[in-house]
Amino acid sequence: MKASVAVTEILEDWNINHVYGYPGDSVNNLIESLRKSENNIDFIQVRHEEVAALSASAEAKFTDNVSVCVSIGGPGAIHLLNGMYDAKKDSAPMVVITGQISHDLLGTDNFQEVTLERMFDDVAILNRRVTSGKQLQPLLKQAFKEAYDQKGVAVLSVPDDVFLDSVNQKSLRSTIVPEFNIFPTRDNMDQAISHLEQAKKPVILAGKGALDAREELVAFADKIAAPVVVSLRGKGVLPDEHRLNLGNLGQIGTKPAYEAMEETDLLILAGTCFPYREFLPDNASAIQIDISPDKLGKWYPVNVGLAGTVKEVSQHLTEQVADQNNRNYLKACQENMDNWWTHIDNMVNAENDRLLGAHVINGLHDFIDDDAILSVDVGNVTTWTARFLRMTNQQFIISSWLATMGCGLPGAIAAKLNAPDKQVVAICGDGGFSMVMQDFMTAVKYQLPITVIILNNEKIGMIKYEQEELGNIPYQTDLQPFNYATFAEASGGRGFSVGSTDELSDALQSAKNSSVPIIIDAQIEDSAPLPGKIEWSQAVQYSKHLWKKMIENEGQMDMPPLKTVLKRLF
Ligand SMILES: Cc1ncc(C[n+]2csc(CCOP(=O)(O)OP(=O)(O)O)c2C)c(N)n1
Ligand SMILES: [Mg+2]
Repeated sequence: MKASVAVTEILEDWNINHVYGYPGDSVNNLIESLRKSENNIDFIQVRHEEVAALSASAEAKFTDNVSVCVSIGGPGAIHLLNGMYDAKKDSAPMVVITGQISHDLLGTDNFQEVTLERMFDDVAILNRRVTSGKQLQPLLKQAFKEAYDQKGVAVLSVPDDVFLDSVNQKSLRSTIVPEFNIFPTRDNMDQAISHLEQAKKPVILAGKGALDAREELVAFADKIAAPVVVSLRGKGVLPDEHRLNLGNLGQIGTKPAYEAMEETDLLILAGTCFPYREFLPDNASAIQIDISPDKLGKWYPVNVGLAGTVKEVSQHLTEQVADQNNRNYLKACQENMDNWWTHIDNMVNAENDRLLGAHVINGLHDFIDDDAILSVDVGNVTTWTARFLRMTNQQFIISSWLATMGCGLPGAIAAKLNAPDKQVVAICGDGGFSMVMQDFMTAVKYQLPITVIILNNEKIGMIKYEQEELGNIPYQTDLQPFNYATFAEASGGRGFSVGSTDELSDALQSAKNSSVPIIIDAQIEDSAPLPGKIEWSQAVQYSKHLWKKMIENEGQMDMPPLKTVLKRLF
């Protein structure tokens, strides 16, 4: 059998149902074998290889299964890089197969020759050039294994002629991925319990690693009387309006989450590597739970590191820790959160001549199914979504550590391919969407009825505010007007331009049972991504100082600070 046929068989062995990619010279022989196996493996032909890699990355994040993308060497491989880094940064298992020029010409600086092993060196956990058909099966198996085991990107670059080599044996085709338990030692658990029992104001910060542990986390938080703050990838771990949830932390977050962190005496990091150190407490003890021991203490100095899943470790802690009788800190945080929701209601109900980002996100509540999948882009749009979207049981996909613009649409494509029966909504900025908009045609081509909401402020808004905050005059942050609704229609989908909440709800109504992809181009007023009624000119810095200033300066927000609530309860 040809080596290219062995490749498709190995993909089938690993239950790969589709491959994202783009054909071209150095993978023509592989593409021919994929054509012949199309009953088992769908080839998703994107319009730009970056979208192939971003979709594959989103698929891996959302399914926890390894995903695959294919491109030619040279320019195609270069286009893949952004999505490969997204997978690396968010620990998503991915296998990439790129072509390469013929093996006997390698090193001669030939047409389209790029030294792929050098280029992929930083992004890949396994990075090999395959020089003979004999190597292909063992190396591809190894690529799958390492992508799974190390939760990263494994890449093989294969000279096109190698795909034609004959391979006889089914060598090293095992698909075994061992499952094993990691659990903290008795000593570590005892230390953690002692910290938990001494704490008066514990706070849990829950991330991606807690997403499968809602029940256990609720029981744990309730037992130790700790409110839960979430990281961006942790959004959805508890429903946003759950009594224990204080919402997101950081620039995108809520005031109660910020204040709970300022006051806490024990921080419990549960399945998160929250990167913004300035939003974490300076003088609190800390416990961290993570399945990867190398993450323990990596971003924040912790007193106890518990290696294990949030699900199991929190369950055991709940069983062993004494009841926390003093629930005043939790009560104060909950009261603070009630005030926050009133403040958010006031914001979305306030009269405004023009549509705002907050209105659009609030308008989605009546539209989004309880089990919908939301793929969110990077920019102010992330802040509007994190802050104003009250999630119940939906799933949330984003580029969290690379934070690349343009992740929204590819994530939605991958989500709909993998969960055709679920509602899939992409929420994008006009900047982010227009980086990958050609691939709206991919959604049309494969009949993926996704809904793309574009928060169109005709700006790369987040950067405009960053420039202003630096004291600079915004430069090159305007985007010229563009009619995305017309673009949707021209691509074979449906498009709606909306400029008011009424128009938005009509468009959402039409989107509800659409059989084609939809774009809702929401023309919003550009406004600062700030909580509360602060004027931008009052802000000193975009992140922590800004929060501090707002919170210390009572009266700028229509809610009292946590300190005032605490004084009453303690
Ligand atoms: C690929 C990439 N380029 C640049 C950036 C830096 N960046 C972060 S947010 C942003 C603006 C996003 O604009 P838009 O998508 O219109 O969203 P808005 O902020 O206006 O809501 C930019 C340029 C990035 N994160 N990714
Ligand atoms: Mg914008």
